[in-house]
Amino acid sequence: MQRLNRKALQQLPASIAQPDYHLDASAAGIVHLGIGAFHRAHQAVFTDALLNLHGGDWRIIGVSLRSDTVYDQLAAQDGLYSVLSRDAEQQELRVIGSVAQVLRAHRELDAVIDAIAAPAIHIITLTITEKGYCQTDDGSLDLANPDISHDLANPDQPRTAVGVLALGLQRRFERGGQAITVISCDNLAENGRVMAAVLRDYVQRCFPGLLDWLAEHVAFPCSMVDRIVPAISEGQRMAQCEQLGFDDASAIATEPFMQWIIEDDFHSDRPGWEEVGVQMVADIRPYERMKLQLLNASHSAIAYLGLLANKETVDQVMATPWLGDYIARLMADELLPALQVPRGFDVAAYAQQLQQRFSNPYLQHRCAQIAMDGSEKIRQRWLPRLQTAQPSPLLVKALAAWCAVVLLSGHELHDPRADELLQWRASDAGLSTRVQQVLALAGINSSSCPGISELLAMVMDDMNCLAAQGVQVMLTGKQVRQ
Ligand code: CS2
Repeated sequence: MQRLNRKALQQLPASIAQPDYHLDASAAGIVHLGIGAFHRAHQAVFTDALLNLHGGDWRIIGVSLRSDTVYDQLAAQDGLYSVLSRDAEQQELRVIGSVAQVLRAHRELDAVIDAIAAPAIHIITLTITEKGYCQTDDGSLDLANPDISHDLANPDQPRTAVGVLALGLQRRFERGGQAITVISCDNLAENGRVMAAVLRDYVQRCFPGLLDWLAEHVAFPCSMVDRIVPAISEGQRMAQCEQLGFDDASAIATEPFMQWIIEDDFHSDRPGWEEVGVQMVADIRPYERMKLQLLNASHSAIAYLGLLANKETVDQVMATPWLGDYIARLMADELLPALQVPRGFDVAAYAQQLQQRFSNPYLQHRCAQIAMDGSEKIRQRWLPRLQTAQPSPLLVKALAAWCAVVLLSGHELHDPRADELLQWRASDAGLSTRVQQVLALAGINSSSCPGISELLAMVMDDMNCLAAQGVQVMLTGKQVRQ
């Protein structure tokens, strides 16, 4: 099968949408750090839709910070890739043309720094995952992080997104200092403010002469992003290539739903993304909390309980009545009542829609993928609810499931704190001590959680039940007939 590329566009079946703009006529105006599948299915798709409307110099220079994969996939395809969005009601396959180029920071750092400094670039977007922000529990730069220590010692050869961004902005300042906007697109509360704070800490140490310019000329709006974009399986990819008639190494399979809400705080020109459905709001916090503490909170619960129940994917969890019921109750009884929702927002309908999205059988979203980086995700998703005065017996069961996956199972752990978590898995200290240590790695401790002793006791009860009688009894309280 021939590779998808510019030449292939002329031969695509008419049913497959493709860029309606001249790829060469639209220059790049955005640099994106962390070009994974999520970016390609979300911000790049919104921007592609805008270019389809009326062109404009808003194509994207995508940057990988460590890996060659996306470069290898897209360089051979002139930056083109296909996105299949599908659920029970609809499906659409389209080829996206908004990514102009991919650069690899670990190989061509100077080109990345030049791109950030270029006056034609007005926007930097980020999908660097929670751990990419390198913050401590109090939101300052984590000086104990080995990659941050590396970058602080070698600010001209940075490895982290924070270090790359700082070096790029320093060069931009030296080259005239045109204002720019950095938009965070990761699942953490007040993501823009977190980035602004860690970057300021970093710059203070490496480029103190940049501080005033940074404060005045660089905006860091927060944004809430939503689209479920699982890692594609080889089987799904092959089926998508068949439909396309070309080999797409960078194929993406996702859902029709997509949402992007950005805090309206720009210091630079920007694309008119509102024309393609992006919302600009004055206060992002209610949207952000709703997304993190409802969608992502239940997603993580699904992941750990699903792993323990031997369910491969999210839709399998949702289709298992005792698990699906638990998720519905978790949302309705504990997560929803704790939320302050955006005014006029029908949150019950949102929760209903979430359950449908999770049940989408075409996504094949693996529990193991969502289970990654628990120590970072749990503090964003579950901790706020655990900090309220209300007890959270259902959410505690999910917490017990995470502790069980970490301490009592043989599951592989992908987590920035994996070394410490595995050390506690192997330790012969008492279970309660180990649970306490594991919770602390997710930011759950006596200073963040006033009710920590009761919480710990509840987690222990659930874990004991789980170990003795299994996950179904732990969740439902009912004996299971074999
Ligand atoms: C998921 C998210 O992997 C995960 O942790 O919860 O990536 C989720 O699919 C997106 O935030 C949906 O917008």
